[in-house]
Amino acid sequence: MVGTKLTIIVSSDANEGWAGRLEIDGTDRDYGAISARDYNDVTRDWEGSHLEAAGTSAKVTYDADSLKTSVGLVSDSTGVPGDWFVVDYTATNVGNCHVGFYEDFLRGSDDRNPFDPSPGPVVLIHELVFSHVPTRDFTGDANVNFADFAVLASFQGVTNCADLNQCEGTDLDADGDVDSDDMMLFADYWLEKTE
Ligand SMILES: [Ca+2]
Ligand SMILES: [Ca+2]
Ligand SMILES: [Ca+2]
Repeated sequence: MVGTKLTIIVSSDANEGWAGRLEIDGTDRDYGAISARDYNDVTRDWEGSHLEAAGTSAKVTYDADSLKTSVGLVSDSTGVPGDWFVVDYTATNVGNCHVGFYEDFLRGSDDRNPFDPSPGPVVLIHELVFSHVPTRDFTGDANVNFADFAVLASFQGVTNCADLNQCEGTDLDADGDVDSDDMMLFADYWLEKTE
């Protein structure tokens, strides 16, 4: 659902250094966004996005250019099996968003700078696909409840939503009216929370 925030956790069963990234390419960025936590501008590290198990020198970077948005993930040899990284995802628009999970094959160089990794083979390990439907949280308080139902009910039977700012989002199937079809689409997300 648009507005929903999810947490992506990268876990490992290895105890060794590793490098990879989560990435959203091209127009997929119109539908979803990834972000890292707690940037430290001294160490240039998103220190809230790597967990203890990733090792004492783990680093997380964030990079956005005209082609892609990526969160770089680097663990070190003091890492232990467990949850290594945490990355936030937000559904921003109706549609599909693919998030690629890549491994960077850059190991073997102990003086490698994790902030400026040399180009190397990058392998797509897994792809997450999120499908976003229109929000049912018409009041914008991150919960779908009676207050939202009241908004929907206030437009029930209206047939000119195109002239009324899409009936404040309650015309969920976007066919211009608010009727029992929209009610059913709403009910599917009853008591949903977006955070
Ligand atoms: Ca609400
Ligand atoms: Ca409708
Ligand atoms: Ca209808």
